[in-house]
Amino acid sequence: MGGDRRTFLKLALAAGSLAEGTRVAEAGEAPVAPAKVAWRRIATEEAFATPAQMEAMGALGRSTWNNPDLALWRSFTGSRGERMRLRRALLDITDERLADMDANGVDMHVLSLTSPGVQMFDAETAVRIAAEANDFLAGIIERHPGRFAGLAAFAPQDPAAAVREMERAVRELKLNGFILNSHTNNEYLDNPKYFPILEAAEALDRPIYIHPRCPSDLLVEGCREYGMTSGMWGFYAETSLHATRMLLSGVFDRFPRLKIVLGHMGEGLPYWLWRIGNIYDAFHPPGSATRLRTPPVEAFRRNFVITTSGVNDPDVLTYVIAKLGVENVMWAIDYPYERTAPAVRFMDSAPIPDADRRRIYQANAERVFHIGG
Ligand code: 1WB
Ligand code: MN
Repeated sequence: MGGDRRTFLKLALAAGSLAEGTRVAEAGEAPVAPAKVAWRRIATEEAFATPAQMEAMGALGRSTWNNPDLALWRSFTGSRGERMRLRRALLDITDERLADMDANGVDMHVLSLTSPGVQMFDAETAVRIAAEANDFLAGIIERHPGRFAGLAAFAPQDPAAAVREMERAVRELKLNGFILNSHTNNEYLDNPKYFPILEAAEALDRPIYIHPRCPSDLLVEGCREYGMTSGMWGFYAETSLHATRMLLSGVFDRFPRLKIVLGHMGEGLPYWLWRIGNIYDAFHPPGSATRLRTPPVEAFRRNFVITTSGVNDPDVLTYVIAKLGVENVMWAIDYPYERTAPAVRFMDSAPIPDADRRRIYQANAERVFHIGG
C-alpha cells in the first residue's frame, strides 16, 4: 500500500501533474479505496449517542443553565444542516456508519457515548442512562462481530454505583474500557471521592479514556469569546488540566497500573512534558520529601496512551512517537465530528515503517482495550 502510493507520487511528479510538495491528502473527502493491507484499521475514539441521552440533554438545554456543553448540544436540535447530520450520525450505528467504515477500509470502531456522556445529569438519571447505553453497546458488538468494541459509560456522580457498573460492564458485558468526559460538576479524578473508580479500573485492567468536554467553571470564563469553548481550544485546555492534576496529585503512586487514554495526540501534554519535568524537579528535587515516587513525566510515560483523534498532522505524529514510544500511540478518527477519509489517508501515508503503522492501527488498540483476546 505504502509502496503503491509512493510509486504513484513519483509517477505523478515525473509527469508534471503534481507540483512538488503538493499533498495528495488534500484531494478532498472522497472515500479511500480500501486497499488490502496487512493490518486491521481500528479507530479508537468514535462517538455515538442514545435517544435517552439526547432526550435528557435536550431537557437540560431548555433550562436556564448557562453552560458551554449545553450550548453545543442545543445546536444538535437546531435545523442547520451540519448539526442535523451530526445528530443523525451519532444515533446511527448500522447504516451510514458501517457504510462509511466499509467505504474507507475501517475495520472497527471503538465506540463511546458522546461528550459529555451522562456527566451533567442528576445521579439517578446518570446511572440509568449509562447502564442503558452499555447494554446497547454490548448488543451492537454481539450483532456485528469484529466491527465494534465499546467503552462503558458510568456515573461519577455516584461513585459506588459507578464501580458496580464498571464491574458489570467488563465482567458481564465484556466491554473494553471506560469513557469519562473530563470534569464532573467541576471536579476531577484527583479528588479522593473518585478513588474507588480509579481502583476499579485498575483492578479490572481496563483503561479510562478521558475525553474532552467544554471547560469547567474553573476555566471557562477565558474561553467564552471567539468560539474557544470546544475543539478550538477549550477541549484540550480542560482535558490537559484534568490529566495534569492527576499527574501532580500522586494518583499514579496510589494506582500504579491505572491506564489513562487521551485523544487529540495527548491534548498538548507531550509537547509540555520536558518543561513539566524540569519545573517539577526544581520544586521537588530528587530526595525531597514532597517528591512523588512516580514523578509526572514518568507517570505520563508509564500510565498514559494517546490517540491521533482529530489531528492528522504527520509532524505531530513523528514527535509523539519519539517522545512516548510507538507502543503508546493509537489511531482514531473522532467520527462523526471528523471525516473518515482524511484520517485514513493520514495514517496510510504517515512517514513511518509499516511495522509501526500496524502497531498504531491495530496492535496497540488490541492490547490496551483487550480486543480479540
Ligand atoms: C466532539 C466534538 C464532541 C464536538 C462534541 O460533543 C462536540 C468530539 C458535543 O470531538 O468528540 C464538536 O462540536 O466539534
Ligand atoms: Mn471525540
